[in-house]
Amino acid sequence: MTDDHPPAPGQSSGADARAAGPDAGGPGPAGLPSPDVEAEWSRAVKILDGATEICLACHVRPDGDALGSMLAVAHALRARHGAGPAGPAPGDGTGPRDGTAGPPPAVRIVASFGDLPFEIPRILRFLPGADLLSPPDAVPERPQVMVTFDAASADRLGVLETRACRADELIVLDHHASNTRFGTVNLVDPAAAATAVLAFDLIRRLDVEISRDIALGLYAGLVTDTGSFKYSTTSPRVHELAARLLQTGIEPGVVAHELWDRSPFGFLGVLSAALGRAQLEPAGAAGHGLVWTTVTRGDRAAYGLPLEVAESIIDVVRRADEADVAVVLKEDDDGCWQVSARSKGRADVGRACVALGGGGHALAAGFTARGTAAEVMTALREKLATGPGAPGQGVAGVTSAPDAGR
Ligand SMILES: [Mn+2]
Repeated sequence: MTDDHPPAPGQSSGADARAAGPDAGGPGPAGLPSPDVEAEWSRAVKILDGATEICLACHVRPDGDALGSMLAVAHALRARHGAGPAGPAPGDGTGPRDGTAGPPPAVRIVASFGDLPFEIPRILRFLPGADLLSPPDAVPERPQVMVTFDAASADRLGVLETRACRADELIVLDHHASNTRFGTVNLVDPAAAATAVLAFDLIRRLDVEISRDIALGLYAGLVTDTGSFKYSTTSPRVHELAARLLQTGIEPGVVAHELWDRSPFGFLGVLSAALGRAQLEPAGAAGHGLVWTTVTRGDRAAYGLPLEVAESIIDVVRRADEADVAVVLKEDDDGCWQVSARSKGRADVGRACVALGGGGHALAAGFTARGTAAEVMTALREKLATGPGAPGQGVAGVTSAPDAGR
């Protein structure tokens, strides 16, 4: 559930998907896509239909939206093209759904993300389609067609960045306001609550029926990025899409349990250490209040836990009423800080994080930094101090945003 940024810019876990501006470019809530947007969708479908090999990639250290959206599209492409996961040669028995003309011939589909070591985050292992995933080295050096999911910029693809840049066609599916539009086709809609919403639109345009496997991936993306329908991006369309997905028979309770209601016992110790260090700075963030803490390598090492265990801690820290902005500095195994920031609506943490090389939304963003925690906070405090508006003003384009979430 996080949309953090790894090596470079990025948003932090959980951060992203929320708060987008009302304008945006895709088929908006009103359902009146502009001709340009429709043309981009058509190009995407045409490219996918003309491909003999399609590579899918989501951002590093994937969250539910990144991996769920990618797996949903992988399932859909397999259904449409009749190709198996990475490798299986075309025509291996699962051909087009009907023997008639329609669907294009089988294609090779490779789905991956650029983490080394390549490891599926523990909390996402319940998603169907692990068999569709391959380590990044299985992705061709120069892909014919590549589709990226939930990545605001090419560097968010980790070791797959170079391959993405070399792809003949690069289709970017994303909803981050900070998206750099690094594709040859950019399906970017900052108004979308999750990349899963765009993935659903793509699957619909591919004319593939929403199976349970597809629905589970999309639903995981939707609940991850809306914080279980709590964040301000939770529009009528989000609930309509959720309803559509639940109609396939997937169980929302199972998804919620897997994503949020379980942790190894050691998480309690890591959480305790992080909360014990939390600092409240009432004058921080231009007077809106700042609360922050760290999750160190040492905290995790004491329990042998990976970085991902720290992702949900921001959701506890930001409960502090006295602070509009919450920040958690998570130290990765290399000693680098993966910083997650959330705003309740007064401060624009997206702007601050972008200024520090990261990305995200006004209410949820992140960046990566080296140095001591004190140094990182000094830099961040400075960016937040010059944030928009005086107390009471709020972030432009954000209506009463209750949360920020990833
Ligand atoms: Mn997302």
